[in-house]
Amino acid sequence: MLREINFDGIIGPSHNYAGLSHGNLAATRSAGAPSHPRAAALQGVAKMRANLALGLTQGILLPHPRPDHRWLASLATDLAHAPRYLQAQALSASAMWAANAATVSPAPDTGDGRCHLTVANLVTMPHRSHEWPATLAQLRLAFADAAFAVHPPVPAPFGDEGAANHMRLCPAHGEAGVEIFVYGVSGGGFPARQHRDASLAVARRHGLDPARTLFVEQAEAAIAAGAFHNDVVAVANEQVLFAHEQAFADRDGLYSDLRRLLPAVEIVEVPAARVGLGDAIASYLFNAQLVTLPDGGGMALILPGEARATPAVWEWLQEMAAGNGPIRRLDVVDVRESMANGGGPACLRLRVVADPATIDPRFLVDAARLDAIEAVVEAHWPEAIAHDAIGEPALVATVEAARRALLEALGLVELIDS
Ligand code: SUG
Repeated sequence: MLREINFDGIIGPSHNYAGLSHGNLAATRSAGAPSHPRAAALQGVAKMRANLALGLTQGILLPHPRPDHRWLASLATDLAHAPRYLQAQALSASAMWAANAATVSPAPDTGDGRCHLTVANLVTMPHRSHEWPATLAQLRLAFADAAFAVHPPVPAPFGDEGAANHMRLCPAHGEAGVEIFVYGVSGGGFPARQHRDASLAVARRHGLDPARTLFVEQAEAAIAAGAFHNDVVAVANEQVLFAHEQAFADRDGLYSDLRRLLPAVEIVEVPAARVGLGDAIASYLFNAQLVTLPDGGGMALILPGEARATPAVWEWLQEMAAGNGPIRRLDVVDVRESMANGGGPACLRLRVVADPATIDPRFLVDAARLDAIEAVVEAHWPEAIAHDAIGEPALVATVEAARRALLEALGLVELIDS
């Protein structure tokens, strides 16, 4: 039975605020602040517990080896000799944002009936450009079954940031859908991280039907306002598109294509007059997980606490949930350590539609496995990282030991070097 599974990136022990992502306003604002990796990872585990309580199937992706010694060696340096900015880039825990791990096309959409995953190259930001080898190793392990095809990244310079710039609309998860690839052309001074050619290459690789695949441009104004990924201004689930009025360069063209290809589509649009782009981006209203509850329970929106704390956003949400629309329930989670680096609830997860029986069970979690993860985090994750500690040998030793302890607890030591 095909169902949607959310794979959350476990927040790694080196989580810190180095201000590495130009165009990501929250991360830039947090630059230099002390981080709290233990609290961050516990917030992530609590979010997964809340998903389980809703009856959803939950998976995990693991922190990458940090610092990335192999990447530093490829730059002919090492941690002791690298300049500070390279140390920070090598130590970043950015793989936690699993929505950037890969683009996923579920089996009903693809030419060969397999679920295709293409690992994102993340070439725009140096600290993210070295994530893909470890992501590829994990996805090859988790999705080794013949039901899947796992592809390496598309080559540079065609920037690809994975599922964060990809949406799928369908009558139900297990039925054929319309896949929407959102690319950027210009970002008003900020980089457009998703290139159209990368999206086109992913769609070709996945064997998608061109008649049911859309390539749409992200609004320049949205990127310029801080929406460095489309999932900061839009999210889709089954037949519902939840988007800001100013998310897309050609909003009317997209909506009419969707109505033609999927007559049952329900577009829930937030007008700029009610919630401006600034509030939408600061609160991460759209970086919510929009999920279908089991047993006909309708859809729930899993929002960050910042959405409730932003009056214009919360008012609009409450009106929407009380109305007759498809989204019936609002759930709030606290992921503020990730939010301060520009990563909300939806950034932290990669969605895969598959039969759970075809997935390596070490990548799926229940309450007991979350208890085991929590125990390792409590015992090994640093409580705080001060900005000037990045690159210090004592911190590096703690971070490396912490990851090893987690891999041991989860039976995944084979990933230690990848
Ligand atoms: O790529 N932040 C990430 C946030 C990614 C959010 N993902 C989605 N929207 N799907 C980024 O900008 C900040 C790291 C630092 O500055 O230390 C960072 O990489």
